[in-house]
Amino acid sequence: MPDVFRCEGKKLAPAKRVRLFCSRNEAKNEAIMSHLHLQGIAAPPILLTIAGFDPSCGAGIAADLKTFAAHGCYGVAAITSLAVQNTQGVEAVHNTPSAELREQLEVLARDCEIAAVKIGMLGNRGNAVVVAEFLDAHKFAHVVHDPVMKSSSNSELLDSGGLKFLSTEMLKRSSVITPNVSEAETLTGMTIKEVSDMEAAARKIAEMGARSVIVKGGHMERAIDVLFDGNEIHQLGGDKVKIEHTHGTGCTFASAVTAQLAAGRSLLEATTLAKAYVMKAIEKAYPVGKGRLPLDHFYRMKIEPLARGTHEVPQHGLHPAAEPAAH
Ligand code: PXL
Repeated sequence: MPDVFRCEGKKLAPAKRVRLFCSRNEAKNEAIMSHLHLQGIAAPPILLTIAGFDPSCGAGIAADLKTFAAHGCYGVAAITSLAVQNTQGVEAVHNTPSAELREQLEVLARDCEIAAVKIGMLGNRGNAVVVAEFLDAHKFAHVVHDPVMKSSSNSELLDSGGLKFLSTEMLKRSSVITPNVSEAETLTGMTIKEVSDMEAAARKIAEMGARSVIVKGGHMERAIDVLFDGNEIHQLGGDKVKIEHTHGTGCTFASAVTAQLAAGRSLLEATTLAKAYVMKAIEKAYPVGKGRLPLDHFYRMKIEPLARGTHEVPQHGLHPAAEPAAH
């Protein structure tokens, strides 16, 4: 169906033709899917990320999709913004026109059974409004919102109208919101110095409408995260890892929470597992680029160097190096 693609911004065929093509193919797809089911091949949970694109792929949509894949999920994505950036910082931000963001969301929702949604950078108020309307129309089981305001290199990733809309309208639409200390300060107007301040901020964000809140303390002296589930406060401890030299930790954490919730875990379990995953991915961050290091989302899949004597597969008997030494 190459004639439905867009080329240099020009529509080559109206969206109606895509829909016609899809409905013709639905029957065929159903037959293929039932064949796959018979073979025991089930669809993995499908997770949607609504976030910005970082071309260096350390943060934003790329980090989210890598995290979903590392958790055995299938990720789909709607781009709110193109952040022109590399590992050294953001040079420009081009927000997606709101009507185009709406189209991206609708085309996905028409096609896939979305198990959970992760929201990251929204860019501006217009895009935040589109996302709020989308959430209202679909009622997803889990909505994890990482309220991205600035990049690690301090560039603005949300305009002031978007920030206002986030506190008045977006908090109540998410199942869990994951601000870092500085975002929690902006949302609440509080100054956060201690873990007790993080707890007070988490409670205040819940009063402002959020169902549950995780205030991330990665930049604090003690790397403690605070989870308020609407009833109880939990403190999640962890070794201090060098987060200052990395980028995309917030995106990765929220995406890992999303994947764990979609797998049916409780919020406390999901948060604990996501924290452990992010800490290890930070520890294994790659030396890519000249700036902040991207995390290794796939550290669990690393192929270890082969043990001595197993580097060749002999046809008969053991490789000579693996033979017990003759004394
Ligand atoms: O880490 C915050 C963040 C989120 N989303 C996008 C980003 C960044 C930081 O650079 O570029 C797209």
